[in-house]
Amino acid sequence: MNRFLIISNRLPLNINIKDDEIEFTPSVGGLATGMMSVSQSFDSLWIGWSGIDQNQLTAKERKKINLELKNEACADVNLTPEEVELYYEGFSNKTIWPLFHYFSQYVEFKEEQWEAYKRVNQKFADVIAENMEGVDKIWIHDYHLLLLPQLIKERFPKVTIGFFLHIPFPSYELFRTLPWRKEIINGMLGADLLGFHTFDYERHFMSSVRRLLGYDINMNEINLPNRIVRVDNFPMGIDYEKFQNAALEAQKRSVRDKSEVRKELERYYLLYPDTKFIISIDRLDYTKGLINRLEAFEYFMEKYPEYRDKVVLVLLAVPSRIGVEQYQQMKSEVDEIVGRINGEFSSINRTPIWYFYRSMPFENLVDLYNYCDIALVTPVRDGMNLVAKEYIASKTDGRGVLILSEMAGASKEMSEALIINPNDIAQIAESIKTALEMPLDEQIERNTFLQKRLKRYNINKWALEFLNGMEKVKQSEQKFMGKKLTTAIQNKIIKELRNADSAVFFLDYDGTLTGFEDNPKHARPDDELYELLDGLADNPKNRIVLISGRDKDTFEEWFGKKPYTLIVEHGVWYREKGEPWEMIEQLDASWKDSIRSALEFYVDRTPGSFIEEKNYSLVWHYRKSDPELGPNRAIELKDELTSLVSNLNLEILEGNKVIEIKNRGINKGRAAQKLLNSAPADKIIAVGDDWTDEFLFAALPETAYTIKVGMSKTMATYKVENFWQVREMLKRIVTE
Ligand code: GDG
Repeated sequence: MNRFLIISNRLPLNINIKDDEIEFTPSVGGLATGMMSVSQSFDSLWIGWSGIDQNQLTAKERKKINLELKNEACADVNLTPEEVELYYEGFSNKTIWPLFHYFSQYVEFKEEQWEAYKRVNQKFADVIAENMEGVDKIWIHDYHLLLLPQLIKERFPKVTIGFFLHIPFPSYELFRTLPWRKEIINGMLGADLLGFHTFDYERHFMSSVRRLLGYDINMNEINLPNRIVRVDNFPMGIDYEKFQNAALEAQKRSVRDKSEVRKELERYYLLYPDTKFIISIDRLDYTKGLINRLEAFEYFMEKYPEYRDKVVLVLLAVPSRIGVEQYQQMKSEVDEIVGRINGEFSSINRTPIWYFYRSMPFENLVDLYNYCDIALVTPVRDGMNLVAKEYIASKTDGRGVLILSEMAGASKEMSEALIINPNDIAQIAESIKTALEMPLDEQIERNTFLQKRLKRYNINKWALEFLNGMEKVKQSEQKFMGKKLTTAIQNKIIKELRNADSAVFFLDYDGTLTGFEDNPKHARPDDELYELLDGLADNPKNRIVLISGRDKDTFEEWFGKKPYTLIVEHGVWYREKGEPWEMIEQLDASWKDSIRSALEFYVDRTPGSFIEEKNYSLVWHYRKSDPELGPNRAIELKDELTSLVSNLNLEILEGNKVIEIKNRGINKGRAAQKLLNSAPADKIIAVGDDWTDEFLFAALPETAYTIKVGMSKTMATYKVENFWQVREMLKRIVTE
């Protein structure tokens, strides 16, 4: 049976060694909590760092730990203290984490940390390689392992790789500041499926891919030279039932069995029944907006003195990344503000902030969620934020108000919450007041919607959708593999050609026989190509037809003296070897003036773009313009031209970074057909790369060998990855 691997920086459990006793506890954090339920439902192995350095253990301890890890379906990637410092605390948490959360003032660019990051990603790849037996899918998580997809793809090209980023992907303007931006993007593109929490993160990623690497993007697919990467958003859910049931259980417990936290909350309620509780739970992290939250609470207390003795903020800050300086600084800052507020607003019996700097067991967490009247979730940036979702899931009677930052991914799906801008202290304070005064009916109404959604799109659904996504990618890859022009098929073609009396080769030029240049004039044929085509033409049985969208003057210059048939401007002109050019059909070009002025307007507004003038068509090229502006202007231009072209009996052809306007009904297919009618051939081979070649593929008889260069959808029977492979094939035909 097929197994699948889950890979993340940390394993979902913590190991503590105290007085010779080894203790295993579940990890805290969104990823661990979420993926735990998933790993238990599949035959999987979880690979990650256990949190301790195995080199410091005795042989006995090592054995015990690894056995326990094995029982839990986990395998350890051992990290040395130096690696923890440079890769984990360093590059992961001092470069990627602040950069991706828009805290550019905290970002460090240190070569030493980057080197360690590369080394540790490689280390993960090595442990994965040891555990590949029976594995067909690998799901990699998060920002610590951005290089890993590529490392695995290179070693195991057949395995399907999914990658999910749990934090935001920043806008290109920020991402571009990273000295190793290309390496990071290429690392991620090793995956077959890339997942983000929201569409915005996906959009930012696509923009970086386009700008840094110039790959073509089709909706949510990136066309790499040899494969397609799918990108999608999968907003992560929670184990809804787990929270809901735990909350129901907690309410049913007898006084003796209740948690200390709950007892304390209830005791307080008996003493002061008019008290309202606000809950705040996060890892102590500068992205979570704790300072803003406290300042807003202080502002609220100042502005609304009538609430002073009636509200308690339960602040649970879970220690996190204590080795990183900013986290230590922030701890002191939080301590100070809490002290200030409590100092100012406490009375003899009442303290407005109950502050806990520690983690709590799950049951206590649920008690807090369930009991508190308001949840205050105000991150300044947050990939998703599961606390907001867990709070709503722990409500058993529909009471409770969620105040949620618009900067958290969760806000995209939780519009019934009170949505705030975390930098607007006054707005947060007003929301606290609104929440305190919100009628019960309204609370229930809002929470019913929220709960319904959370229940439906829960953690299992999230994981299944991602896994299905991986399965789909795999199927489409197999489809491609089915069409791949294998050596066996090439052998068959060569054999058939040998036995045939005549053969015709329809060969497109740009992208098929040669690569693209910013300026099309620079894409001249090289000596190797001439040699190859001459070699083909030397065989008297072969007829070489170069069939292109190029203008006739350029082809005349490049191939005028060659023994090939030339068809240019997508089938307007035709030239038999040694003969003058002829028009395949009589056409009119008087429309060009009116279209040219429309195109000139676009050239003015799109730096780097230009017009190419052919005899019977006009082409707007935007390969050299800004990679995002160009395609957007192309959409605008097509839109603008639509009504104009139908009146003039023209059509718009969209090629590779070009928009071409020409007379309707003229295409490569029609030209090829005419040629075949007057001179049929035993064997037909047609090769092309863009959709203008699809007319050619469609027009040829079924017995023809039609070959598409590239990965996108096609009518052709076979596919090759790039023009180098076309040349390889032609070389074999010539020599064999
Ligand atoms: C990252 C992204 C994204 C917290 N304190 C305790 C405790 N927790 C649990 C919560 C929750 C999890 O930790 C925190 O998850 P978040 O999503 O809020 O935040 P991050 O840890 O920053 O997670 C985030 C997430 O990944 C998932 O993709 O949502 O945006 O930053 O599950 O319940 N659990 C226990 N005791 C605690 O004291 N037991």
